[in-house]
Amino acid sequence: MRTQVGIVGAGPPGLMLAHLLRREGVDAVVLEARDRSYVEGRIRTGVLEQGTVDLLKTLGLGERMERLGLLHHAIEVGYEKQRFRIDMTALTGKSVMVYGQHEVVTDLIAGAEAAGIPILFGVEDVALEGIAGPSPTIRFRRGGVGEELHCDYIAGCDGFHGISRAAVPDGVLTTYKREYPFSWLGILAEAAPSLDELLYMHSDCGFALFSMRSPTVTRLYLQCDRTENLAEWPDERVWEELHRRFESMDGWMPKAGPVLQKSITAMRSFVTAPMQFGRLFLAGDAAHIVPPTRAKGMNLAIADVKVLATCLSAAIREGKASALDCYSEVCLRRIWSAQRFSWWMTSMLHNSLEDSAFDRRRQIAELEYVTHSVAAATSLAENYVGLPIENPF
Ligand code: RFL
Ligand code: PHB
Repeated sequence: MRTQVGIVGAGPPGLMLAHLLRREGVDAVVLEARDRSYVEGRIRTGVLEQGTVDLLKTLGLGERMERLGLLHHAIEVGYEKQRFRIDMTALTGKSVMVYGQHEVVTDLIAGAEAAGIPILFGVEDVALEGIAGPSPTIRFRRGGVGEELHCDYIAGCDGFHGISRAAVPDGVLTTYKREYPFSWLGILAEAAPSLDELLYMHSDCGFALFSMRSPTVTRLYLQCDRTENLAEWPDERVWEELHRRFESMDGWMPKAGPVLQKSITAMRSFVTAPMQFGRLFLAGDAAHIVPPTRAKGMNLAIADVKVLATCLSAAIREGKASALDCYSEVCLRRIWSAQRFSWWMTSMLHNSLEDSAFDRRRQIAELEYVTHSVAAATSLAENYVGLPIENPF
């Protein structure tokens, strides 16, 4: 088999890249290790920045999102049993859309099917060869049979644990990382959201986040210890802890309901640089991870491939191979900006055993500042809604 761009991974960036390339007249084939129903059912993040929303609409893939997504103009930030509203639209003119990542993936797959973009699900033993040279190849097995995909370029969109980053020879990439001593336990509950906006709550017992997926489904997270596992968190303990952390002077509480899904996600910051080796380009979680405190992971991944599609198209259609040289640099500027913001939100809102009484007072002072100063709230809001995606040329 032959294609111009071989894409490893059918997550949001892999699928979006295939669509963007198709629009430019460039052929791509997407290889995915899991089956379609698994990928479409994988529950993760749910906040889309305006740049991501606009891109989906431009590609003609925004119909379901516009119908089912929930447009949010503000968030709430809480501490010491009080909640404060930060009106992002008043401060920045922009908004965000609450729409599950798995819904985005479902829409991208349906769109690919309609457009005839090939996605091969359930491939095994994927390996990259010849990435330093002019004709890289992806080897894989499908239905037990070995196959080869010959490409001009390869996009590694296979997440943090994928094979693409590992295919780069030792010593080429520099990695920057920070592990946090806590994780997030997330639940989906069958309960009508009892607040119109997302609430980021600091409390002495740890951070909690109130979010939603639809008029009947609430999404909730709570900070737990990095060493804890799901067996230690029966539903009753989750609700008890959520109610403790969200306790507010006005008596507000998230409405409880049957737990539909429960998972734990480790919190880490991770960047690899450069995001390129030879004809292999890394995008999304394969190249960087942000802690979920400001749901930036998927948006950053989409921003990467918007830049990559422009660069690949210039290289393939106009013969300007040098167009690809700026990919890494352009993306890393945005990634570091998002890393700074996600780290800042994380350290303002979470408790750590290493924190002293001084750290706690500093956190409260920071929370007072962002909820009472227009300048500080504007800085939070402009980062929250997402900075513009840079045009590489
Ligand atoms: P993904 O979504 O992990 O997709 C990678 C895809 O590649 C496939 N794959 C392979 N395919 C072929 N061959 C191989 N050898 C392959 N190895 C892997 C995988 O099956 C998968 O389909 O990464 P991608 O595409 O870069 O997308 C980025 C976003 O998914 C990611 O940034 C966010 O979902 C991160 N994230 C969260 N971000 C938030 O902002 N808020 C959250 O609440 C949040 N929750 C999460 C998350 C990531 C999680 N992971 C990766 C463990 C919860 C989880 C569980
Ligand atoms: C979510 O709804 O999954 C979500 C919302 C906001 C975040 C992280 C996750 O900061």
